[in-house]
Amino acid sequence: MKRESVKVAVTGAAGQIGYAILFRLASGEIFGHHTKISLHLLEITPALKALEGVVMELHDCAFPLLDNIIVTDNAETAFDGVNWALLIGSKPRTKGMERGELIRENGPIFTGQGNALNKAAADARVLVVGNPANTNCLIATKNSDLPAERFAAMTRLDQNRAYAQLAQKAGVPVTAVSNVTIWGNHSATQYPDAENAKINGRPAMDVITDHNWLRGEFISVVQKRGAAIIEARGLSSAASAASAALDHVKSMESATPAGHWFSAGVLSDGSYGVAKGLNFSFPLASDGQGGYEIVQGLPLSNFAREKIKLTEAELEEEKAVVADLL
Ligand code: NAX
Repeated sequence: MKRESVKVAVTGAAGQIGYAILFRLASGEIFGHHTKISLHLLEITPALKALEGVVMELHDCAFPLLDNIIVTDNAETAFDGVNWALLIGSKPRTKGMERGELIRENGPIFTGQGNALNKAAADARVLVVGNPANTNCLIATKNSDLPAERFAAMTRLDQNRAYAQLAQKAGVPVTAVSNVTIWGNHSATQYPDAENAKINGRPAMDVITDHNWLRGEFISVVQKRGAAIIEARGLSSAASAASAALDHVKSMESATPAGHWFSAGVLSDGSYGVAKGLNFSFPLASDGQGGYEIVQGLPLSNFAREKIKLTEAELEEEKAVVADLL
């Protein structure tokens, strides 16, 4: 989609991912080198001072396309007239916190932001990054009158991780890999699907003959990659998460070539037998005009179906925890 100007809201803009995403957005890399960009930055009040520092740095880059920057702790102000809302801000999981507790902590953020989007951003496309991303996205979707198709939860980082693992194993550049799907939840139950993946246009299962690796280590490395990064870096993935969010935006802004797809968590319509009404990561094809379709007809083995059932069950549990917010 070609635009003269674009307004992008980023929540949690003073956080790690915020710091990695804002400069790339402002550079013109995502929406094109002829599209002016306004950044609408939302933070909680105590983080506004830190955000001012980030804004100083944005100014200091003298980006030719950076038109305007709004800094606010008010969601409606942040979302006013935006084309994209990247919902990154949320509370991190603290030591010893159960997943259910995190869901209860962060859920209310997304009721408020869903409502605010409703009032302020009739044309917005929304990507939820803040964890637990699928269930937060479901909450935002259900608390907004915007069409449900406008909302997606980010599983693109998982997809990119899967691409990288397959490329390394096959000894090919990452550009040789295609058609990987992330099914389900952005969590350790997700199912990265190599059975439908291709390498240089051939089935990945023909190119990588170590099927034990494809059905074992490959899946668990992708599922646990976030934890491995925290273990190594002492902080969660940030630059790669920002990069994946931008990949998602780019995928939505252009039509997906026939026979290809990308993954994101969207409201299930019952495709592939997944319960309707869950936010579930599926293979998607974008029309480049802000709409998408769930790609149909991918063959699923019994192994794949079992994995999909597991991640579906986890999403059902998460949904039950926030039933009162939906
Ligand atoms: P940080 O803790 O560095 O930053 C989060 C920022 O959000 C903070 O500046 C905080 O003040 C702000 N915030 C909190 N509540 C807010 C609210 N109600 N409105 C606006 N801002 C608010 O975390 P960061 O590393 O940037 O990660 C952000 C989120 O992304 C976390 O929930 C994280 O778990 C999630 N991630 C999701 C990924 C995905 O693939 N879906 C991968 C990366 C990342 O782990």
